[in-house]
Amino acid sequence: MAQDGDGMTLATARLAGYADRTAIVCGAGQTTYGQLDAASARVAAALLEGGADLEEARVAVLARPGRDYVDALMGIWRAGGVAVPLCVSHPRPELEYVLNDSGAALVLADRAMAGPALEVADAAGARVLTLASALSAAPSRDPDVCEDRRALILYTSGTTSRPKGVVTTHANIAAQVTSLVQAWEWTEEDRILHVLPLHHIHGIVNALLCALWSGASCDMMDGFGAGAVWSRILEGEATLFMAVPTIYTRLIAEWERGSPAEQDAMTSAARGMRLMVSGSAALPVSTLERWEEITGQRLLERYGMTEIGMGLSNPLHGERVAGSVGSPLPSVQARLVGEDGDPVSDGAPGEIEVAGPGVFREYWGKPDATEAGFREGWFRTGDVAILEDGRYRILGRQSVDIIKTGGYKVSALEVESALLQHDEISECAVVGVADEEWGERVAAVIVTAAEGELTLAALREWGKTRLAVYKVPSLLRVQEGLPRNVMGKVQKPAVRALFESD
Ligand code: MCA
Ligand code: AMP
Repeated sequence: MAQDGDGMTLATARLAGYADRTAIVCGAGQTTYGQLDAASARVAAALLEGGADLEEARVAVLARPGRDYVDALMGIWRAGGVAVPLCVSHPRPELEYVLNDSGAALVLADRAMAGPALEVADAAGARVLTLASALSAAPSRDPDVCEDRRALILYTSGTTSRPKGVVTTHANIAAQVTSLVQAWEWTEEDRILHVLPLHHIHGIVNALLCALWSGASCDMMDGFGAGAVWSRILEGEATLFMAVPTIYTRLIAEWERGSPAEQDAMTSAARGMRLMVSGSAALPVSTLERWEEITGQRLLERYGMTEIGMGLSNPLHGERVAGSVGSPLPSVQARLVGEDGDPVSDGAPGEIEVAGPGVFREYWGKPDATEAGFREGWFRTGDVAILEDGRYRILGRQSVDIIKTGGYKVSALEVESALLQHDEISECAVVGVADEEWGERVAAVIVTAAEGELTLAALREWGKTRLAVYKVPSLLRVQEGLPRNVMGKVQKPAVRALFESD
């Protein structure tokens, strides 16, 4: 089998090797690795249109979880393109931004998303190719795609207003995947229950690509529903589950609604699984403990970031310490530094910096941001942690303008600039407010321009047409002015305090 560093990519090197094994389970349908290999060859041929190599042309993917999505991703990689996965639930302005910023001239869409794809492609001057049509192409010769070519662009929010495209190469992805496959001991016998969105690393790399790399099966559900997930766990075939803390909170609530007999059945099915992982946001100790009580599973918490893949993890074997994200994963180097960039002394808090083959290549089209993201070859995460007995504990983020809600990263600045486009809003400040269910909620204080009464419901309805639903404030205060210091600068801690005192 191909290993990291042998110059082959996931799509070309591995799919063929597992031939008759089941790769994707989706609803009642199953797809073998051989079928995936054959289908992605057709998609690649359709994309190449007789040419030799896409040469890193960006191709967007708008497809619901399932086989079409995987055919599209593998087909793009085989043809030498760069995949740009889009979120199926985003409103048009978000999708248009990604198409325009990435310069994707083509959107590969499944049947369900063909309509929205046409609308957004039209506005962004791109074309749409449906998977059904791509799959009817006769296979042609794949180009040789060396591993240091660009493979993927994922959009993530940061300290700038609009999201940036994080570019990873085939080698970066192979390193991210092999690190997890080794640490969490993935094998062909694994079957992951996949409930995560497919436009972020957690769902793409940790769940889908680790499964495909290992010859395991990936059972793809069309979005998360607590009842549906428990039903699948009860079927007893899944060995692995990965989710954000909000999902575990929802699963606990669903378990608690069950009758004693139903609870027993859920408990014993979950107990039989090999591994359950939590990440993308801090796992509350109360959630870890309650989940362990009801399932016997001690969640493995790990820490990652779109720019680095997964960096730190509690151990598969050995003690998983509550409130800790463990130690560096294979091939990852991590250190804590002070504001001057020097490593901090033992036990002192510092910013996590990460280096290694999984670290991304660049922000798409933003050389200055890429340069600013690194210090002497180390990527600056902006997360602050301390090291205790060789394990990292995350203390928070350097920027108050980054919010994590339901596992999604949101830029307060992006939400503020969207809100200022509302006719009735003259000033606003957006913060993250701690919340049991979502980790943090997006909260806005606004100053209205006119007499009008802007309600939360009206603001949300307006916001959802412009922003991803998780970016739209779910807490609102209307005030006559914002808390500012003597220099006139908005005081975000004071804004947050307004909600905390509510
Ligand atoms: C949705 N709603 C929210 C939020 N999201 N309200 C407050 N805060 C939010 N964040 C509201 C909607 O507006 C709607 O209400 C209702 O909740 C249901 O919306 P829906 O979209 O159906 O939400 P859901 O399906 O219940 O979503 C919850 C979820 C989802 C399953 C937890 O947020 C999710 O899949 N999160 C995972 C994100 C993820 O994969 N992150 C990884 C990023 P109404 O109708 O009243 O408006 S990668 C990363 O972080 C790094 C690399 C790492 O370490 O992994
Ligand atoms: P993203 O930009 O969506 O990739 O989100 C990455 C960010 O999620 C990190 O910079 C952290 O702030 C946060 N994160 C990921 N995993 C954890 C974790 N286990 N505990 C706390 N924060 C986390």
